[in-house]
Amino acid sequence: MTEKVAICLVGPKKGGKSSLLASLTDCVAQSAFGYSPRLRPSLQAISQAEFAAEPADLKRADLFSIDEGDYERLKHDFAEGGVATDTLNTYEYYFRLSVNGEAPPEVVTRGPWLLEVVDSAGEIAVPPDGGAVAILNDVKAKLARQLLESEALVIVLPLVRLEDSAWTGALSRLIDRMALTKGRKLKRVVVVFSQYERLFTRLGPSAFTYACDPAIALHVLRKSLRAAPWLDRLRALEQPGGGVSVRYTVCSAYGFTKRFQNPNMDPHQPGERRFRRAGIEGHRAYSEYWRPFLTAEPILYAALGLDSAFTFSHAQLDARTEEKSAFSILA
Ligand SMILES: Nc1nc2c(ncn2[C@@H]2O[C@H](COP(=O)(O)OP(=O)(O)OP(=O)(O)O)[C@@H](O)[C@H]2O)c(=O)[nH]1
Ligand SMILES: [Mg+2]
Repeated sequence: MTEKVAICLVGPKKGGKSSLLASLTDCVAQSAFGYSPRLRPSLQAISQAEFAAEPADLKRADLFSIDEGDYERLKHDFAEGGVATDTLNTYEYYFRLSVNGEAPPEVVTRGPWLLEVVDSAGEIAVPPDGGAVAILNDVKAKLARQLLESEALVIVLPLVRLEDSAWTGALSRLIDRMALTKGRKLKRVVVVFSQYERLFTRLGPSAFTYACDPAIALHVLRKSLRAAPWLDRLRALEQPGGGVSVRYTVCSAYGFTKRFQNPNMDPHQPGERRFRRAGIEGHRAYSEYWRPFLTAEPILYAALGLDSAFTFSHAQLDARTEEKSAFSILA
């Protein structure tokens, strides 16, 4: 049965929301994610009309005249300049998600899913503290409505020292408001740290090997979240009665291509090494992860509640494990 899921992307300005969205379908198509390659998800942009229509209303011809133009434009702008949008409004994008391979039974027996993903401007939901930017009241009201209607919230944060950030107060207030709102539909929250590839720029040819290790991502998340004052508020959302599951992950919309002056690798250039993630079998594992990197995770978790090797719960963040000596490189 077709299910509809509404997902809101929020986060500070220039956090990477629009870029994450722009690289999303490529990431899924290239299996550049931490799910098993056997999951075989597929994700296509669709028109709002198709999202709104019941399946029976869709004529066959509609399948060939899909107007997913807005999403194509977003992708194009991102590919051209590396910058997706810079706006003071919210934009809705629509997708059809299906899972074609091996997945837990509760996932495959449902679906396909029609997703509405709302891309908000950072100035609306998470403005810098003390920074007054004129946002029209009806834009604020629209986002408030969209937040209330959403099953999932994806909070996109740039991977920087959080205590220095001007928007932490605003983010705390947003989480508080979501927690207190009656009648909300919220079931899942994903916090994703963007621009992950920047951590690895000085690691030379090993960069990608480190980036592909989920234990490194977990370590980076633990370090980044240590100083986050809003973390306890997200934990509280997950308490019995809160009814929300929370995950943390990392991503890079740029991934590991030379094109954006990023670390050292483009598997399509002669002489470049190919990379693979240890423990993932099969030919599809080769050339994984080069561009973009893990931007599928937040949206697939938001839609399906399905964990990948790179989505981490509070319990995983809290578990004390032996930290490999390799981590000192990133300290
Ligand atoms: N290094 C790096 N930079 C990125 C990546 N993704 C986005 N950026 C840059 O980060 C900046 C912000 O990206 P956007 O996607 O526009 O951010 P946003 O959250 O949509 O911002 P607003 O719409 O203004 O709220 C842009 O200059 C991008 O080029 C990435 O994966 N790596
Ligand atoms: Mg944007």
